[in-house]
Amino acid sequence: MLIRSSKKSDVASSEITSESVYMRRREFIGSAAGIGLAAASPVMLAAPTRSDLIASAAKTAYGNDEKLTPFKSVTSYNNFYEFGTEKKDPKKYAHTLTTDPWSVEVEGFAERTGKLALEDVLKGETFEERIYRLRCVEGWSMVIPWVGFPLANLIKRLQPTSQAKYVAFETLYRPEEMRGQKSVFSSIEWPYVEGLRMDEAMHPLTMLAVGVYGKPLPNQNGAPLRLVVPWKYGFKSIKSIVKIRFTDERPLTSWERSAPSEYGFYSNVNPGVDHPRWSQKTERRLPSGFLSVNRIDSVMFNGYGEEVAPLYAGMDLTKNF
Ligand SMILES: Nc1nc2c(c(=O)[nH]1)N[C@H]1C(S)=C(S)[C@@H](COP(=O)(O)O)O[C@H]1N2
Ligand SMILES: [Mo]
Repeated sequence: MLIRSSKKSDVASSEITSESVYMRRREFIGSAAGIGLAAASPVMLAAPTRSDLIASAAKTAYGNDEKLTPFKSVTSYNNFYEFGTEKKDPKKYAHTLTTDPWSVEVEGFAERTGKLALEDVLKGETFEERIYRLRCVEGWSMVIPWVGFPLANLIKRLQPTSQAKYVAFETLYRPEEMRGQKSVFSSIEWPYVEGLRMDEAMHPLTMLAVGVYGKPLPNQNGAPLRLVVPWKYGFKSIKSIVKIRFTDERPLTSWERSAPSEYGFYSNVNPGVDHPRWSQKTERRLPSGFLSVNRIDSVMFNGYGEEVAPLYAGMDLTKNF
C-alpha cells in the first residue's frame, strides 16, 4: 500500500522523546521475530497479558513511511467531549474512567447478540500495528501508530443477517466518571453515537484499536476499545465503545443530530466540501506551533482514496457529506 509522506529521518530532535525508545523497540522486535528470540524470552512463558500482546503486535506496512506525531501530542491534544470540550481536558480528566471490567453489548440483526466481555470481543484476534492518519474536522491532523484488528473480523464472528445495512456504535454513559456528561453546556446528547454503512464497517482499513504506540490505549484516546476509520473525519472514530447495533436504518449520529447542516453521516475527508463555518482545504499537522504551523494540503479521503473511493462510486459527495 502506498501512502505519500515524508521520511522518518525528518523527525526533528526536539520530537525525539518517548517515540525514539519506541522506534528502537520496533526495530528490535522486527529483528528478534525473524530469529525466534521473542518466542524464547522468559516473559513469554507466562500467559501473555493484553499489554504484552499489544507490545508485540505485528508491524504492518500501513503508513510505515510516515513521520509519526509524537506520543505526547497524540495523548495530550484530544477530542473526547465526555471529559470536556477543551483539547487538554481528556488528558486531565479521563483518568477517572474505570475500564476494567468492560463489556460490549451486541444488538440488532445478527445471529450472535448479547453482552460480550471485552476478553471475548478480543478472543482469537491477532493484534497488528497500523500507522494511520487522523484528521479532525476542526483542521488538525496526526499520524498515529494504532494497535488493533480489523472490525470486519469481529463482525464476521457476530454473523449479521441480510437485514443489517448499518452498524451503530455507542460510547459508555457514566456521568459519575465522565464529567463532561454532567455539563449543562454540552452540545452532544449522551451517549455519543456513531455509525457506518455495512460495507464501510467491513472495509479492511476499518480498525478496532486497543493500543497506541505499543501500549494499551490511554483513557483519553478511548480505552479500552475504539474505532479508527482513517478516511473519515476524526469524530467517526468513536471511543470507549460499549454497544454495537446492527440496523436496517441509518443511525442518527451525535454530530449530525447536534448540527445536521455542519456534520453529515458520511463525513469523508473532502477538501472540496467546506464546513459551513471554515475551509477543509488544508490541515495543521501536529506538532505545530506559532513558529512552525506545519500547514499542509488536505487530501481526498485523507489519502486512502485508492482503497475506499469505490465505496462511493456514483454518489454525489457534496450532498452526501
Ligand atoms: N465518545 C467519543 N468519541 C470520540 C469523540 C468524543 O468526543 N467522544 N471525539 C471524536 C473526535 S472529534 C476526534 S477528532 C477523535 C480524536 O481522537 P484522539 O483523541 O485519539 O486523537 O475522537 C473522536 N471520538
Ligand atoms: Mo474531530
